[in-house]
Amino acid sequence: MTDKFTRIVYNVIKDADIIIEVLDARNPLGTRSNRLEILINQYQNKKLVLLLNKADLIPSEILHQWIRFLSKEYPVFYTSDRYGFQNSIRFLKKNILKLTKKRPVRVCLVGYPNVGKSSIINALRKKKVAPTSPLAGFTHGKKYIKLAKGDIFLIDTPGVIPFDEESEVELVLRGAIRPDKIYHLLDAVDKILSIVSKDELFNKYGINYTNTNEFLEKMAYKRGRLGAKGIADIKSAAKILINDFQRGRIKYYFDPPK
Ligand SMILES: Nc1nc2c(ncn2[C@@H]2O[C@H](COP(=O)(O)OP(=O)(O)OP(=O)(O)O)[C@@H](O)[C@H]2O)c(=O)[nH]1
Ligand SMILES: [Mg+2]
Repeated sequence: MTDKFTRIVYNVIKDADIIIEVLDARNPLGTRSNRLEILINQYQNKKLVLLLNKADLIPSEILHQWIRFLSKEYPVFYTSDRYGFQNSIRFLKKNILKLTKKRPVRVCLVGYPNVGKSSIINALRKKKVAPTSPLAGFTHGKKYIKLAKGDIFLIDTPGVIPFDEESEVELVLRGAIRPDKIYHLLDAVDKILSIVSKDELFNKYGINYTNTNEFLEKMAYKRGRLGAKGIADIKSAAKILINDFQRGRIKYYFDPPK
């Protein structure tokens, strides 16, 4: 079995004792990988941990509801590169050491594109105890970053879970397609408008609306995206919204299931 998932993800997790699945705190279930979790559960000696990143983008009571909900299945931690990153990183390291007695414990990060894996690895690397270097005794020429005085070895390349068989709209939501490459722009806008509250859109753009077309027309006029004869350029307006959404400029989040 050498599909994309197996090649990329399995290669990273096979040497790890603890796998950190990085999730977007705004949409934890949408960024969870069932396939990854099934794979890890096949190994008795590998443990999965969930890490809600971008915690700054959701209200803290929602964050804590998600933690409570997800903790029923796996240990859950959170991070944010916007505030107190080093504190949450320290907390994470301390708790990783509590999950197993094995020393050094080998840890890797896995997640969908754009959830913040590289940011987390960079934050960990800043406080590195030893420079990144290949360690003798481990196969595959992987590089490890030594943490917690050498008690933790972090595999320095994250496993990027490839998207497969997903609709374009899903990919847009996850920031995996740039606005210029989107074919079904209006479907993407419909979806975004169904996720983001009207209050948020009013605060951000000063626009009230009852349907997608009205929203886009108002956006086009406000931003001067007008075509021939002053007709609203709906597509151009759609790209503004999608771009802002993908860059985290529009607040949205999913509530945990009751
Ligand atoms: N607001 C906020 N943005 C974050 C946070 N962490 C990462 N980001 C942003 O999210 C984007 C993606 O971060 P990366 O670290 O590149 O994500 P990645 O998972 O390595 O992405 P790939 O390499 O594409 O798989 C960047 O623009 C980061 O600045 C966070 O905690 N809060
Ligand atoms: Mg990355």
